[in-house]
Amino acid sequence: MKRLLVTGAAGFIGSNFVRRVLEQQTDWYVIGLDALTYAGNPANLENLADTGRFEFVRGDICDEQTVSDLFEVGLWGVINFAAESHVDRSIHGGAAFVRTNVVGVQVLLELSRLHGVDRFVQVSTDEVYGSLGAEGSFTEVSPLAPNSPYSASKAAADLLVRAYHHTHGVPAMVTRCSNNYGPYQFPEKVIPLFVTNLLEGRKVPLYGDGSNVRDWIHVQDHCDALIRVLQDGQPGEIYNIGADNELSNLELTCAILRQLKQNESMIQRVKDRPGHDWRYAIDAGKMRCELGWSPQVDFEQGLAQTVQWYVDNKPWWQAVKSGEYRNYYQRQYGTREGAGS
Ligand code: NAD
Ligand code: TDX
Repeated sequence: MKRLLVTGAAGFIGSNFVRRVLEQQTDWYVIGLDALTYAGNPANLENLADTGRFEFVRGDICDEQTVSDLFEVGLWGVINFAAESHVDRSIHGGAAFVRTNVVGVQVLLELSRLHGVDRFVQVSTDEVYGSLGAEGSFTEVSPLAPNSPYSASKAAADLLVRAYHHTHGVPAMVTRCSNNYGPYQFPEKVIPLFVTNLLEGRKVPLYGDGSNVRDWIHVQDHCDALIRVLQDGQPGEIYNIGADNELSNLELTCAILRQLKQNESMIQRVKDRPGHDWRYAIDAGKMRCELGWSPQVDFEQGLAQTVQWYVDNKPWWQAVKSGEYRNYYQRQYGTREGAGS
């Protein structure tokens, strides 16, 4: 069995990743670590322990002792999803972003150096490259030019990964993916926020003129790419992940409105995000050529399935929006003590 530490396992992409690994990699044993901040929801991991190949540990990646105990058992690999991930929150206050996204990554790298692991994957983002104009796309050698406290903290972590590989030989890789969509995404991010607002009969707050462009990928395609990087990525390398699927926010909003048979009167134009990056576009040619990966989910179908998932899973997002999800851990485990805020 390959023992894999998955940090941030109770979040959106982490939980989808754990599910995918347990389905596809039958010789991998997964230890899911998560601090259960506001974004972590153990309901996202419900029933996975029944496989006998998954265990959940509540803990903070910045807490050296907790993380060290997990390394003591012997790990084949580490994949780090744990992060403060919402750009708008980073604009209101960057401290938690530097703590988890930078200090936490240093803790993971240092323990990987001390204990030795075969693979380390840092899950990063296209936002480290900053914003594009109308032309071109980001490659792995595009300069880092982060514009938000969130993306700056992710870029800092990417540089720590580079340094730990260069100086200490930690077999670490960085992946930089575009905007993900799919089930279990926290309804602060644009797609689940807009879908659930519409299901509640509320309008959707579109920032600025709606012309900002994002490059969308289904979370399942992202997870499959990460599995490929864990298996065959080259230490020290960076891999861009994206599905060539650019949409302006207005186009995306209209697609969601169509899915739910509603019209543009449900759009509420609101003040723009400060420093709002205008366009992201990922060139994923290296993943395709070197690791033989390609995205499989068609956007129209993926969006329709995703919207349907939120229609079918009202109790999941209603518990999140009401705050009731915060009691899930207590009901399951009888305590809320430990890390997390
Ligand atoms: P998320 O906010 O849904 O999940 C983050 C998880 O990390 C939560 O479960 C949270 O409880 C946990 N966490 C936060 N601080 C922690 C700490 N100190 N110790 C342990 N756990 C902690 O985020 P997501 O959308 O699933 O993103 C996962 C990763 O992927 C992030 O690193 C993000 O930067 C990156 N990423 C996300 C996207 C996207 O579109 N969502 C795109 C590219 C990259
Ligand atoms: O209410 C909203 N109205 C709106 O117009 C929200 C929440 C967003 N938007 C716009 C802002 C962005 O242009 O929609 C676009 C997408 O916004 P988010 O869902 O907040 O994502 P983004 O800022 O692009 O960042 C996401 O993708 C890259 C993730 O949150 C990051 O973690 C990831 O690194």
